[in-house]
Amino acid sequence: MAYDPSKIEPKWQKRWEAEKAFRTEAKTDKPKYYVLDMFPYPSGAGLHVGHVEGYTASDIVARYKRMRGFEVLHPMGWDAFGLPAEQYAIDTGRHPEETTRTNINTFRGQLQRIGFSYDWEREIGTCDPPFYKWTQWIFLKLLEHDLAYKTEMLVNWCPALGTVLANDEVIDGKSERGGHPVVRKPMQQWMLRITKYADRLLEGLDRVEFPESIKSMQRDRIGRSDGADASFAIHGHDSKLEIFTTRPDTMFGATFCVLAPEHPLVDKITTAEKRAAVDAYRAEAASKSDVARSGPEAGKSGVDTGAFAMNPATGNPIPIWVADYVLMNYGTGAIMCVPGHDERDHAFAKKFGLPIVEVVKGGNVQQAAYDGDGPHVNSGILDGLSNKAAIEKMIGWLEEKQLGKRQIRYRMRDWIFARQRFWGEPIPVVTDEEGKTYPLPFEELPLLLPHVEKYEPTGTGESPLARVTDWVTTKVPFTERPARRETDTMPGSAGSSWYFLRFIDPKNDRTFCDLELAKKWMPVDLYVGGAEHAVGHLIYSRFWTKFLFDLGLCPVDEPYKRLVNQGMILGEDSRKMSKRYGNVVNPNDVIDQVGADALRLYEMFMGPIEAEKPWSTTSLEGARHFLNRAWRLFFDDRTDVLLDAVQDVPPSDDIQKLLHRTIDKVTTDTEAMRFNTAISAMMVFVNEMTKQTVRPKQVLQSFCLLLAPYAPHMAEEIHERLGGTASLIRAAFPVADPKWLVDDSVEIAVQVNGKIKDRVMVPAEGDEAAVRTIVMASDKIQAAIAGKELVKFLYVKGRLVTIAVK
Ligand code: ANZ
Repeated sequence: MAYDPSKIEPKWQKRWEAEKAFRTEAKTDKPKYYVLDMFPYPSGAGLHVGHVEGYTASDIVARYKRMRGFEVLHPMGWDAFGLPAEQYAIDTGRHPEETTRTNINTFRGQLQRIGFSYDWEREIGTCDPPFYKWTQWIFLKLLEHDLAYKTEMLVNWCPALGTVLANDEVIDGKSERGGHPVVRKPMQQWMLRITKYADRLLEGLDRVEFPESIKSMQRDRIGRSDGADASFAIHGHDSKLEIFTTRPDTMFGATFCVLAPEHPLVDKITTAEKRAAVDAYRAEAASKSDVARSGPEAGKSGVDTGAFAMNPATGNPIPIWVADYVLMNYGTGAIMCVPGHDERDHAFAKKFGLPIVEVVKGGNVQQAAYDGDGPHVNSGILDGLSNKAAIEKMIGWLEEKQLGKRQIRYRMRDWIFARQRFWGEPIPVVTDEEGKTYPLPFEELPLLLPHVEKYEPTGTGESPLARVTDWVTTKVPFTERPARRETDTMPGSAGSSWYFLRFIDPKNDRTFCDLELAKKWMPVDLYVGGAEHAVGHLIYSRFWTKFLFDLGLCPVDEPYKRLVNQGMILGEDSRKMSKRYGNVVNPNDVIDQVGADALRLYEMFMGPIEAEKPWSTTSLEGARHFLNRAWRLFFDDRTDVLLDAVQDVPPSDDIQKLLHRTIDKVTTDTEAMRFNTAISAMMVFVNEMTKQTVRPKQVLQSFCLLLAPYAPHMAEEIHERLGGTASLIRAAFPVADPKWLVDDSVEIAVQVNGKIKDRVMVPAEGDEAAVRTIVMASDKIQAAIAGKELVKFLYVKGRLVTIAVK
């Protein structure tokens, strides 16, 4: 076989590197395009095929945009600090500095082997001191602006990992990594006041092109609720019971109140008679997670305090209970309960025999809570009003009587910004003997992570850094007074919250990113990565960007213009790729087998980029087969010399039509990131050209340009052999001539087992093989035949395709 990627690919990779072909001119007059990958955590397992999927997609766009005359910024780096890296080091018994270096080298080598067009001069790692100097600097700015603070928090403490975990890192009471039990524990923690930005984080979502599913996950996480705070007098006490409700209109139907078990009023108001039962209930609740408390058992347990609150709307006394379905860290930790119209309150009232009163018409509230709209009843001033009008009226009344006020609450909590672990950015503050905290002067950054021999968790909740006595012992800045350094480190998501800015100006030692350069390059035009970062990383980095924008240090307040999530690649058995199932595909093996261009092409041909799809060795071979056929358009398979069929002759009209339709399709599909259908158009082209005994050279050259973003090594090699001198990296992408686009395609119907499932455009003169390629690329047809055996494929020219499956 003449086409030999194992020779061609390394040759071009070396040449690109030697020529610095992907270097970005920071100061350029060309229009800019910033295409960014979510940088990987350099794991010990090396690159996986899921990385390759996203990185190929962004690489095609980067290469395409360069050919379209854009100056493209396409950088790569390493999300190298954090728990996984440290855990890997502990498991292998090697220092994280060493394992991280080794893993980065492996990753870089693998990425280079696939021919990704990164500007490697901009490589950054979050664990490099010149980088984390600025992570620390931004932290100090947050501190200066009162957006960082230290407080006692009930946190998710994982004894086995020896650290606090963020809520995202805890699944069903176990750590996401390793599945270790997680318990709640009060601890002093550094926090970032992200809640201050909640509203802007919501509003900004309206201005970015993210998948709707991601937007709604972010909206859920932020969890804005509009309602009111109201205060209820407590019979026989001076203290008031403050509640938060989204339904102040239902206050006339509030027949009891519930406090969270941790609520400070519980001790004060519980009667002597009820105390033992209340204490027992509180002890039990202490071990339950918020998730368990909000689950299906919510509203099914509780205990009476014996005390009464006065319903401000009706003036009636109503009992105060304690129940764990009310969470202490949301709202005020206390609620008024309206069993007629709230499901959990209804369950609770039924269980404990509390009264249910109807205040909104529309259901049978004795049987089930009715939470729909309807005219209010039994509600004094609200009678006859709809929900919305009644809410407004009630808020007005509460405010007038000074019994409450309009309130907006967010479900989002402040960001716990500390880990009791070694492998992270040191937090650049010190504490004096009185416990007062001082920031380090900016000039002292970076505060280097000290080299230690023992980096394992201490088990006590203290960071391993606490053992490094000579590092910990220091002085209050500008004085001789003794102080201790903060020994907690920043969480893994610190560096990734701003790394996209550093890529713009990676070597600057005066500032984290020159503002003029940031004005040129921000925002990121296209951001590609896995949906697992849908909330955490994306919200955190949007928050930091808004903060830097407010300081006038970043020109935009939304970092990413457009976000695309690549779908998960499953194993050949359609299960998640996992060592456990033995279905993991290693990109290195695939490259050895079929070459990097075939790997790229295959992963893009698997289906829409966002879709989840199983690996298929047969289709992988199909991709390689396509490249072989493309090669044979030019070269003799045995001798590898240019075929006589390739001639310097003007193309016929038919060939012009074929070429320009292919250009048109590949262009629009590449722009829309529909890479699979762009590839099928190239396949049709190759099939048609293969039939030609005379193949006009200029047409083949244009095809080569179309192929360049997808299979860049092969395209360069062919181009060179045809006499091209300059590389294709900045060659102009072909433009379709509209003259050849008219009237050469027809719409046909596609039937599956007698039912029309789709209509597709096919070349009017296309043969069955060409039409079949197009039909099979249709998602609707794929869905209709999925999992079935194809028994017939019939093409009635220009009219219809009939498919039979069983
Ligand atoms: C009375 C009421 C009547 C309520 C009704 C709902 C329906 P979201 O939308 O999630 O913000 N609530 C308030 N604080 C709570 C806490 N700490 N733990 C558990 N539940 C709490 O939910 C707001 C509603 O959830 C509030 O409105 C309150 O119940 C309850 F027909 O007040 B509502």
